[in-house]
Parts: sequence; structure tokens; C-alpha cells
Amino acid sequence: MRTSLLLIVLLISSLGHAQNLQNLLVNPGNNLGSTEGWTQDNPFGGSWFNSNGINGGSAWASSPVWNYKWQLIDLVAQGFTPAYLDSSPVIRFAQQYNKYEVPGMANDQWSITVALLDESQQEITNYSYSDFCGADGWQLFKGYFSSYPAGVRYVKFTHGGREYGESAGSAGGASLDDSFLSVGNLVLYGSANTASLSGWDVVNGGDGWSFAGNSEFVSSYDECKLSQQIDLTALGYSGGVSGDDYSINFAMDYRGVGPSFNDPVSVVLTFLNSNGDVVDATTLNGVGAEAFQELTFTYSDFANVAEVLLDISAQDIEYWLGNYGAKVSNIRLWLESQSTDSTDELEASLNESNAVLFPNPSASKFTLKCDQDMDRRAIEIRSLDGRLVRKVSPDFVNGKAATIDLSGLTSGTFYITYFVD
Ligand SMILES: [Ca+2]
Ligand SMILES: [Ca+2]
Ligand SMILES: [Ca+2]
Repeated sequence: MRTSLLLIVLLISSLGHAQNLQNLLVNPGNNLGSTEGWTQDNPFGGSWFNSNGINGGSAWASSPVWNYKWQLIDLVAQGFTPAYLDSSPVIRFAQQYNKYEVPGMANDQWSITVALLDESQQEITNYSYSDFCGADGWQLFKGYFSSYPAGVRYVKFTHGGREYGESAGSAGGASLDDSFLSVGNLVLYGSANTASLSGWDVVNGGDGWSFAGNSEFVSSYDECKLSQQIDLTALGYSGGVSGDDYSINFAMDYRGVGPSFNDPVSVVLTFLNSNGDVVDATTLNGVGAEAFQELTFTYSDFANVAEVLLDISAQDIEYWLGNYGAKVSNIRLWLESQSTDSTDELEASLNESNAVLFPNPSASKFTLKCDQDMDRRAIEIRSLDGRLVRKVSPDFVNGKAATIDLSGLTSGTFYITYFVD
């Protein structure tokens, strides 16, 4: 008779933090005045052309017929380790869209498709949406992936537009601006690489925010603010998260702008539980210098957080007209899985099955011994929510002992199921 046995294993491996938590798309807001960085796909003819964008910049308008363009992002080349990607970090995407010409007409259509691909660039899953532009003016569309299967190594971001039956002389389909794609970062548009304030609630003190270096927000002589509400429940963390499972991490780069570089920055993080009650708040203060510095914060001692309010303030230490206040960039808020001490549960399970697993925890290799003959079927590794993370073929030492190599898995607690005759 075959029986499956359940063990709990604590596995420690390093995730690394070299990954790029920023907008992974290049030329995301037509900053370059062209389609550089994008591959055009215009199956019915026509082409993309420059149109008026957000904040007085440029956008792209499509043609009377459906036009598309896309970017393929190699996540490993961006610094994400396979182990990190297999932990299914949130993938956020966003797109600004607007109709082109003829105020009051709602006929232009737009589309977005974000596909998650494996190492052979075969699709694992995708999100696809298409609609009429509707109301006049720019509108922000946003979405996300979480809890997706392991194995994602590429993301293909495609958007499209067309006109829908307008009269001659207005023949431009939907305008698109400020495309966005990030892996792991819970903040939308954490850098100013779109040269707009998309995704933020904004206070423009003095002469208001401006943009520099293709990624920096630059403040002015009165207090400038950027705020964002990050709803974890709406990002797939149903009911919020616990400090036992996740730490909440924040980081931001900042520097001053001359002639006086000691410009002040301040960040307030407010944490709310799933009832909407404030459970904690922290304020981080920085004084600018000529070089970039980093403000960081890690929060792990909490019972339940379902929402984070991020408020960033910056200004000039002196009263100079224009933008000589502190610059901020690379704004990141992310969750990190906490290692769980499962020693007690492990011992209980092992006692029931008369099995031993050692060394435990381990970075990669375990030896499993039990007092029954093991089956040679693949051993299944599942996350605590039951998702199949990996199947491994045990390297049998003899019928009652096997070596299991779990190299490359994200640090965490897993169920291991093996089979005995
Ligand atoms: Ca733009
Ligand atoms: Ca049109
Ligand atoms: Ca200054």
C-alpha cells in the first residue's frame, strides 16, 4: 500500500536584493519623442505617431486601425533571481490612456496585454483588457499579478489603440502615455522616468515638482508632496499581512540641489489594519547632500497591516524660484517573507512517521530517512498555501534514505510529500 507522508521543512536560502524594483519599461512615457525601446506591431497598416501627453509632454497616438507595440523584459537580466521570481512577488502594471481629437467623442479604443513567460518565453498566464476611452481627458488604468505559478522569467507588455468610426480629419486612435511595469515594488511609478506625476496624489509647493535625470522628482521653494495609498488587500494580500509572515520594507534615494544642498526631505509611513484603523506610523527625516543618500525603514513587529499610506515631502532650504529643492527617486515599498521557525511542527510530524530529516534548516540539501521503504516517485514540495512549488527526484542512498536537493528555492517553510510502499 502506498501512503503519502507530510513533513515540514525549514529552508534557508538567500534572495539577494540586487533586483530592480523600478519601472522596467524603457521610454515609458514617450520621453524620447519616438517609439524607441518598443517593437511596433501594426497588422492592419498605419503607424504610431506623437501626440500631446500628460504634463505637456508627448504621448503616442494610434491609427484608424488597431496598432500595437510591445516590450519584452528579461527579469533575470534585470537582477531578479529565479528564487525571488518563484516566490511570486507582486507584478504591477499601469497605463494612461486618452482619446485623440474630437472632444466629446468616445469612440477611440485602447488595449493592454501583460503576459508572464517562462524561460523558453512560453506563456504561463496573461492579463488582457480592451475598452473605449470613454470620458474626456487622461485616465489611469492599473492592475497586478500575485500568486501566479513559479517559473516566470520574462514579461511581455503590449498596448494598442485604434479609432472607431470618427470622421475624416480626426483619424487618430487612442493616445497612450506613461506605461508602467514593476516586479516586487508595491509603489506605482516610484521613479519619475515618465516625466509626469502619474499614480501620485500631488501637492505642488512653490513652482511645483519638476523632473530630472529621467528618474528624479525635483522639489521647489515651498513644500512639495507626493502621496500614495497602498492597499495590500487590493493587491491580493487578502485581509492584510502579519509581521509573522512578512516584513514591510521602504527605501528611497534623495539628494540636495545647489547652491545649498542641505535640502530637507521627510517620509511618513502610516500603517492601517483591515478595519481601517491606524495601528502605527513612522517619520523618516533626511537632510540632502551633494551625493545621493538612502532613507530606509523595515517594519516587522505588527499583527495586521492591510494598507500603507506613503507621504513624501521635499523642498529647498533656501527661497530660490524654480527647482532647487531636494530630489527624490527610486521609491520602493516591498514585502519580504519572514523565515518561520517550524522546529516544533517538524518534530511532531517526524515522530508520527518515524522519519528524520537533516540537516534542518538547510540551504539546499537534505537527507530524509524513514523506517519504511520509500517509493521512487518524485517528491512534491508545496508552499504553506498548498501551491506545488517543485517536484524533485530523490537521490536514493538506499530504500529507506534519500537525498533531496532544493537549491534555488526561496527561503521559507514548505510541505514535503514523499511516498512509501
Ligand atoms: Ca509623456
Ligand atoms: Ca480619434
Ligand atoms: Ca537647494
